[in-house]
Amino acid sequence: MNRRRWLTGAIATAATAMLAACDRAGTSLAEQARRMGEGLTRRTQRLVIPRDALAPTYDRADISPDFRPNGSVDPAAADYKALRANDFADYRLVIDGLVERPLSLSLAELRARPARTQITKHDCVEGWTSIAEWTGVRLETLLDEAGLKPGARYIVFHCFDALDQREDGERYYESIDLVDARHPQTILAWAMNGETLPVPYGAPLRLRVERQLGYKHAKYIQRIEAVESFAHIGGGKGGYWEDRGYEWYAGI
Ligand SMILES: Nc1nc2c(c(=O)[nH]1)N[C@H]1C(S)=C(S)[C@@H](COP(=O)(O)O)O[C@H]1N2
Ligand SMILES: [Mo]
Repeated sequence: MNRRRWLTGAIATAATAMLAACDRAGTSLAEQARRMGEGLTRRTQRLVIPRDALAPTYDRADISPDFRPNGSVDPAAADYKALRANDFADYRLVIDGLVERPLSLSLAELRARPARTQITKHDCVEGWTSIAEWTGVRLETLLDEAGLKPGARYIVFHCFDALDQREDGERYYESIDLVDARHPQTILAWAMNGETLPVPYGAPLRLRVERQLGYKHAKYIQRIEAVESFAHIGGGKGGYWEDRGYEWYAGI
């Protein structure tokens, strides 16, 4: 069968299945259409673009002079403020969960590891984009140091910030699978445009996962956990916004 006819068939089958599923759940027509669009985007993307393909990169001249900060821009949590007051000298990135050797790394230790620099476009689900240069350590480097146990399937990022700025508020979190975790462009960035990562953009450490939308790029990372499933974390959908209806796989 030629590829195009096969794809068309696959899309029609997926659409029918999703409409039937939505029908059973008794959701509105608009909601059905939205879910169908998201589902199709993800499915067709997985069929046609290899997951390990690189995201486009840009030149210094393309860097946005006014990169937009979004979501949390100044976390109010007491533990975060204490670390920030001391320029994050006492910050430790914890990597634990399903790993052989849990890690606790200072910023100096993170900066001492091989760094990767990339100029990429950030795509927010709200419809805006900005370009910046990011420098950091590849997530894969740290996962290999910690040694993933065989059961590990997802990497979860626990963040310092609660969007409602309450001390007991639900803190931001995100998760990705091992394909994205090991992708060469997936880095924990400690610098932006050649300078120490500023607070509005996620200081001291933020994720760049360039094949996915903005909300997957966890800022203010406190802890990284390897898990077999994220069903027991937060609302169980794999991320702060996923728990509120966004897609878990937000490919662009
Ligand atoms: N910890 C945390 N990470 C976050 C967010 C947030 O509110 N808190 N917002 C997300 C969203 S929706 C986007 S678009 C990007 C914004 O990154 P920027 O502030 O560097 O533009 O961060 C993502 N990561
Ligand atoms: Mo976003």
